[in-house]
Formats: sequence, C-alpha cells, structure tokens
Amino acid sequence: MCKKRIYLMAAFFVLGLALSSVVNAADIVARAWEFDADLEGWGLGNNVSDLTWEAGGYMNGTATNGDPYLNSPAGLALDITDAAFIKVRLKNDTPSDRGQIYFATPAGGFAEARRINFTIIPNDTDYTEYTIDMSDHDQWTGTLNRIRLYPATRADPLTVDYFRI
Ligand SMILES: [Ca+2]
Repeated sequence: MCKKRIYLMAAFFVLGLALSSVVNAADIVARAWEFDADLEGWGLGNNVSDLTWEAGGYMNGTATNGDPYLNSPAGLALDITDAAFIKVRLKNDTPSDRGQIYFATPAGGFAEARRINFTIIPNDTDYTEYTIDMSDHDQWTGTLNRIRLYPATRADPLTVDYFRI
C-alpha cells in the first residue's frame, strides 16, 4: 500500500472522528429527568395547580395564569461545562408560542440575566421535543444549582415528558 493512500485513510479517519463528535454534542446528557415513576423532585414554582405525576411518565398540571413555572430540585451541583443543550419534551396545549428557562449558578439565582426563551408550537395536539442551545449564553458555565421551566406563557394544562441537560 502506498504512503499516499495510508495518509488519505488516516485523514478520513480523523475527519470521521471530528464529525462524530459534532453530531454527538447534542446527545451529551449531564442529567436527565424522565418522570418515569414520579416527579423526581420537581415541584410547584408558581401559578401551577394540581401538579401530579401521570402514568406513562409525565408531569402534569394546570397553569393558573400567564406566568407558570416549575422548579427542579435544589442543590444540583451539576457540572455543565460540556452540557451545551437542553432537551425538553412537552405538549403545549395552549395558544402560547414561547417557553422559558431560568437557571441558577454560583454567580446568582433565577434572574433575567440567566434566562433563555425558546419557541414552542401553539395548540400542539402531541408531544414535541424542543432542543435549546445553551452554548451561546454567557452565564451557562461552570456549575448549575437549579433550573426552572416555564412550559408556556399562558394559563392552561401543561404536560412534560422529560427534561434533559
Ligand atoms: Ca417521561
């Protein structure tokens, strides 16, 4: 086998490794809440009534006004250095087209400085997975203490299948 061909094969191998790492970046999961058996420590934040676990693996509640949110357990101490994406699967059975995520780090608690909006499908009759790119947020770094989800910004039923970081 000539040297040129070996170099070419090596180049393709390295290229393949690089491409596979790009593809897999969105699949890195630092922490996941699947709600398979219970609420896994998630709880009422504000303006949500009747938050319950639902057979089939869902968090279910009713937003009572346009500012509903749910909190993860506190004290996560999660290293988010390589966690560039959040994936949340929910059913937005409301006319709202916007969800929000707030996060708390050692730099500070839930505040506008640590918020990101994401677009959701209004009046969705099925579950949709939303991938939120956190890598451009300058405060998304180091250690995550707690996270807060606004599944929509309208009052109506809300259902979340999973939340993955
Ligand atoms: Ca689930």
